[in-house]
Amino acid sequence: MLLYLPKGVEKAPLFMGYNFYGNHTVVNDPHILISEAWARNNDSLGIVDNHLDEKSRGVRTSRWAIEKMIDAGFGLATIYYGEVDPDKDDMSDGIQSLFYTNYQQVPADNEWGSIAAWSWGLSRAMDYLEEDIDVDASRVIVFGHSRLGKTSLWAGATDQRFAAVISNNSGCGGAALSKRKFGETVWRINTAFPHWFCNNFNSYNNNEEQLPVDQHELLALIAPRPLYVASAAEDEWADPYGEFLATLYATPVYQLYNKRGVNSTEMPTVNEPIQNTVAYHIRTGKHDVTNYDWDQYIKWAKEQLFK
Ligand code: GTR
Repeated sequence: MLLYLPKGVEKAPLFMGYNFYGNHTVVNDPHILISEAWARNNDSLGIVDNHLDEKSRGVRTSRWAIEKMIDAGFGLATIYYGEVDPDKDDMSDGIQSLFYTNYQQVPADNEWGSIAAWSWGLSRAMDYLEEDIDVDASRVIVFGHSRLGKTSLWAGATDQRFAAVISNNSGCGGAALSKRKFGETVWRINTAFPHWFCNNFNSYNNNEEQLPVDQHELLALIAPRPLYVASAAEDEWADPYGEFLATLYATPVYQLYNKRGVNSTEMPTVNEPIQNTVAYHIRTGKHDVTNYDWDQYIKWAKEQLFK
């Protein structure tokens, strides 16, 4: 885990989320260790070769507005997701294998895939943060982009210690409604990424009508804690309208707690966020995490967690 804390804040609230390419890619800081897991998953030789690996230092800084977080009094905790489970269709090299019983070699059909494994890892990170006296563990906002946004939603639903949840462009299996079958479908995601969900999810390939739940119910499980869902206008694959509708349909559950959700039935205009306990925005641009996204998340997190 890489942890940045703001100076002069006794116990810092935090954004916490996984990164795709290694801790050393999120900030251009020569002190960040290049992890062995990163080398194993990204280099053919699987050994840390400082000369080669130095080239990737700082290559993802555009996705992590750390200066903005620090200026706003927030810290950042981030972990390379491959530390917990490499993102491959292989159930022997991730955390799952340590839980197998008897001669088990793969998870049972109703047991966890990679997304649930990554979420589990976030909860273990939270176990640590609760022990860190420099951190305000009651104000940890779990964040994730794309497959890691699916992961942050599941972490938020399964672990109430996360004070707030952010899904950035999470799409199918994240914030987007599966039954709309728009952009990435259940069949498509289960075929391209067979290791992400439990095997039972395959029963709904080209059979979304039979799903007993849809993703707005996942969002509702996070209530009454603050939830932010964000889409991008050029990210049709993630179905922005389906992501918006899920926040709308999760809203009645927030209302049971007297919390404000998304109050308009119409898709908001681009770059005009709705920020209540449930927040939503669609920004211009493509599938990514931008400074615009972080400006919104920071403003909203301050309002929600410090009002
Ligand atoms: C895509 C996948 C999406 C999303 C994305 C990502 O290939 O179809 O569901 O998860 O990857 O995580 O970058």
